[in-house]
Amino acid sequence: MRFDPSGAIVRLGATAMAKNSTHLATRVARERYAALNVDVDDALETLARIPISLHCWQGDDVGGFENASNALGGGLAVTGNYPGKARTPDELRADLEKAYSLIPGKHRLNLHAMYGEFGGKRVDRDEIEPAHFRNWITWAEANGLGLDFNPSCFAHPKAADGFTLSHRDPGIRKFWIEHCRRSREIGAAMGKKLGSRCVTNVWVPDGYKDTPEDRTEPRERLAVALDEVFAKPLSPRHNLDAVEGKLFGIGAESYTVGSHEFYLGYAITRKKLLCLDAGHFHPTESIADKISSVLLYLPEILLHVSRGVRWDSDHVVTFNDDLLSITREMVTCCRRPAGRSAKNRQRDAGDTFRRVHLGLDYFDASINRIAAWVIGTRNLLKALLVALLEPPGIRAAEQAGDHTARLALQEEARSLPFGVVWDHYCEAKEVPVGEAWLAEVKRYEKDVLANR
Ligand code: RNT
Ligand code: ZN
Repeated sequence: MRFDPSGAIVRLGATAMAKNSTHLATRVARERYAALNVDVDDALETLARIPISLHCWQGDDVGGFENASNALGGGLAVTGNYPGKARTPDELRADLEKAYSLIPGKHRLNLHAMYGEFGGKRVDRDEIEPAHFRNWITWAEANGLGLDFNPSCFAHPKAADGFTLSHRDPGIRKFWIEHCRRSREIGAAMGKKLGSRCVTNVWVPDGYKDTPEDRTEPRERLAVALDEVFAKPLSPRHNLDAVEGKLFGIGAESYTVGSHEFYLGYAITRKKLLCLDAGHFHPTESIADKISSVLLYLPEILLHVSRGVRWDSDHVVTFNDDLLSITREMVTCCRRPAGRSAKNRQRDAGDTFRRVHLGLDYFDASINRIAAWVIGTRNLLKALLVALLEPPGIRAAEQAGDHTARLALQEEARSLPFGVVWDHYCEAKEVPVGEAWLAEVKRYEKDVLANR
């Protein structure tokens, strides 16, 4: 029902009725935010400019398309056996298209090297080339998506004993160095073709199940190997290198060569992006608090938004306080000028959110895999929106030293009508509003996934 200007109630169809109540609710929400000096349109414009890199590996349980059946390993574990997983690149692309159609805004795809298309041939990891990703690039271009990339240093016989770039065997090190080098070249080829910087993220599983005698040597080897991987300069307009640390993995509980401190030092001294994965720290340690520190020393970072439950379990991202604290930090940091130099400030003014690259990283095979993408991505976007809609009065209270008001306003902000603004955004971006996306996924499951 709609209230017309004269006050008469006009009967409308179900969709029109829903649309109309969204409009009315949005108007009320807009006024509520305006009273707090928050410009809803400004927030939505900014949100539309923040891309999220969807991780291809949620679509097939980190399987990939190599002509081999390597056990996943590397401390990675996918639980569940939900029917309908993508078995081919075309199926994965179709599933991704379905997911993107249910998520507002323009986003990216994060590919792993093991998802190349090798035409049935056995192409080992040290032989991969941009040509193996031609179809992905063409598809990304046609769909207006940017691409990100990762070398796959796991699920391979040469990673079976848990060491790759830091292996004591120089032959095995050389193999993985070559794989990572080629991965960067592929990233650069993607970035160049698509006109959008590709973040190529290096993560290696290297570590020990039990306490090592010597913690230093593997780290020295890893640093030298990484220097070889990054020896060739590539244009930062095409490729950005990132490195990702970790506390522990399954089967590497006692020692991880690439720890947080290792990579923090590495990224700062070698001018690389640092990747902070939300599941890679102690269970109560949040990456939110790290963002402002690392952005003092690094121009750009990558976040792997994930949800650890007890261990680095890579659960689907939910709309919880952990997520909100990450997006709040991101918004607060990105709104500030980058670094101290005028040059940095100028660069940052162009696009305030260029400094923090956002990717998702989880794998859940216990529920519909497309729904897993949609739930996690919509949650991250919604959490960004909450952060962008944060009333400036909170910061003002802090700056005035009024910590009572700060806490009061922070708590009041939790129940501001952001959900209405989110619905409005989905409607404006022509994607399903609220839970309506689920019916689409169920339909796709029945029509497509069930036939696999
Ligand atoms: C592993 C890291 C890494 C992987 C992906 C598949 O603990 O988080 O990012 O999840 O590369
Ligand atoms: Zn990760």
